Amino acid sequence: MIRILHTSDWHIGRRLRERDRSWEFRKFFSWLSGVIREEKIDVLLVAGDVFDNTTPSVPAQDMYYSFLADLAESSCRHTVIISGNHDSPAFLDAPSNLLNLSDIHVIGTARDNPAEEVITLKGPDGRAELIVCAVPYLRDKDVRTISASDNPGDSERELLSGIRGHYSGVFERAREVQGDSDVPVVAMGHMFIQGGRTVRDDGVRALYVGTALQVGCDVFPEWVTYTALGHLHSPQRAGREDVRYSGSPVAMGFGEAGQQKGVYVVEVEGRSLVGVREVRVPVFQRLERACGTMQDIWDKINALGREEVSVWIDVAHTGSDSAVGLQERVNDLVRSYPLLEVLSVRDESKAEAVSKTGIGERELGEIDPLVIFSELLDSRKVDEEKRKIFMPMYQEILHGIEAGLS
Ligand SMILES: [Mn+2]
Repeated sequence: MIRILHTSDWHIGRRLRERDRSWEFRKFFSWLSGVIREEKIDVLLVAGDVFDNTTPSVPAQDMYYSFLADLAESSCRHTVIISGNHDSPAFLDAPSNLLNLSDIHVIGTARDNPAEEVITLKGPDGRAELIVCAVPYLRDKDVRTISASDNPGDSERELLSGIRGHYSGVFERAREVQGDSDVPVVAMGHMFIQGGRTVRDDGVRALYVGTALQVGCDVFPEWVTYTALGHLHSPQRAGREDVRYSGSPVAMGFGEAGQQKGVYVVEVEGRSLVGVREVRVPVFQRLERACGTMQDIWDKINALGREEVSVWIDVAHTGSDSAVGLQERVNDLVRSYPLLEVLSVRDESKAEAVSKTGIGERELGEIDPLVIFSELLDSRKVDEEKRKIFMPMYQEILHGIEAGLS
């Protein structure tokens, strides 16, 4: 029996409304180390978005390497890490030769030859015990050759078939390695699988959301014992029991306030999946929203204050009542509750131009360009036919910008 721990989307270094959250990340890693020991985990899989950005700060890197060093003294014999869309593939790859010495395998950059993304992990007796298809987040340039076509639909299709082609190359190799043996194959990926669930303000960059740029879960063959995915921040099955997103361990934004976070413990025996269990991550910093009329906001803040626990609050006035002096009045109220901290206050009932999407006065980094673009099309009354042309074109541009940035 092999015990695998599946986690993803750590986003180390993530800030919330410019607030430092390293304390939460440190708590998470010490909790995770405990779980790895208690559950006697053999293999740790990290399915991308290790860091929140491509140039992690020194404290963020420190946390990452300290955690990996800590693993060396645990039951965990192997670790496999892939890059996500937030990571710099080259940054993750840089220490990989050194990390390999401690049985930590990193695939940051997609390999030209997909077979090189197949990693065979060996047990204490030197025999293969697990085959891991470690496919990082696939960027345009990784899977697609420059197309002469001007039709945006064509380029989407090419990207999709490029992703499928890459995966099938990986699985072909894994099948070869497995041969007639009983050694299980598990897969990893960082992508949006058709039908996946997201919530607004959960920190998932929605480049692929709502378009054909979602891969069907049939990209993972039935003979693969388990697939550990990253990218979506809510823990969920991706169409099948054995294909899952572990979600982010820490709530990324107020949209996830109160949402339960977890990691999966996956038990595998030979080629079969024995079971998958979710282990819930404690909430280290509670997030809450206070919205509605002035009265609703008051009641909520008072109720939270009486609980006498530390809460970060996002205040949004959405009522039709007057919100005169909102900021000052909220500040005055919160002063009597030292454990409450208000991270932002805004009057959404006034911000008519953007209120429909609830964008309000949010930070630039939290605003989804696709939502803004779709708003623009709404305001220009662009019909459905034209939207079908404009949306993919706009996404193509966004995707190009993102590829260029990372
Ligand atoms: Mn992510």
